[in-house]
Amino acid sequence: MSSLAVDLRPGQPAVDLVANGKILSMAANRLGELVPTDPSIGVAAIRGLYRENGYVWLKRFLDPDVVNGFRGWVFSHLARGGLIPVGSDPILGLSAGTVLDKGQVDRILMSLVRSVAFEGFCAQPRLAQFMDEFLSGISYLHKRKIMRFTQPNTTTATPAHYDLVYLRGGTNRLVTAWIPIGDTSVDMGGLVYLEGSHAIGVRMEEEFSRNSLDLSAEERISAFNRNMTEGGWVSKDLPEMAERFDTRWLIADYEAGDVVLHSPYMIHASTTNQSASNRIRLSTDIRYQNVDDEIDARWGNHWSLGDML
Ligand SMILES: O=C(O)CCC(=O)C(=O)O
Repeated sequence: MSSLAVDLRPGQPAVDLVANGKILSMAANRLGELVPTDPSIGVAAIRGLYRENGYVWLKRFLDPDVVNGFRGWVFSHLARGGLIPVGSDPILGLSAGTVLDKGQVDRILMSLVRSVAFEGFCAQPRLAQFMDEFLSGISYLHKRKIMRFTQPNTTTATPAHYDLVYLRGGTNRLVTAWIPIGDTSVDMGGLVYLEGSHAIGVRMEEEFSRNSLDLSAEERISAFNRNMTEGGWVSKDLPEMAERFDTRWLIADYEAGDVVLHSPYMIHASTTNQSASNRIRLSTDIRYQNVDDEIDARWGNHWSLGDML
């Protein structure tokens, strides 16, 4: 019996996952489950899994109460933009389902990613100490830290991509931490990973480099140069990608406290939020590296909407 809200047994789907208008069919054998890791196995074993699989899903790595408390804090601020129903508990992060004052919500989001509270959330001692160990030195957290919310019943979905495309101006020894801020069942559209794609990402990047030899240094590192698709994505068609690379999308029911680390070459995406309980998906994605490796200076500022990175 699958532990997921989406039952992977053919013919018995609880919900079809959708991204960019395409259905990720349960029946096509192109879906699998992300494999969880108990953080207590130790950093060397975690590093080994990360190298082998391109990701490691650390279960309950952070204190769930801290994560849920932060969820409540974020939504208590976004409430001013009409995101959650008046009088509802911000920790639930229910969707008001009304038309948002987008300008106001965007302004609040930009304040939140500049807040001391968010800095503190990302610099929790457990995470900071672990990243030092994981990166075998002093870890550096890129200042450009992204926080995303996705309302149910919208078509918002992150197209398939790998992160190095956006961070080519420094080392490739980067590690992304994707942190669900609150329980994120699979129907809420958390991250999905293309199994084994860290090897595919390496090949794609080599090809992009070869094709970019005649570009200026600035253009070469741009995610939006002439060799890239619009937005730097690999594709918006997730089912086609699984077919093309003869692999599967790995999906998961994430819980508050989980942290997923992924390689800068690992292809990932998200599906749309179809939460039956009307919950907003909230997450952050932040990037670490060893401070002694070359740092992409373009990421040295806070995230701004439309900063073209
Ligand atoms: O949360 C998302 O939808 C995208 C996150 C992402 O692309 C990342 O963690 O690198």
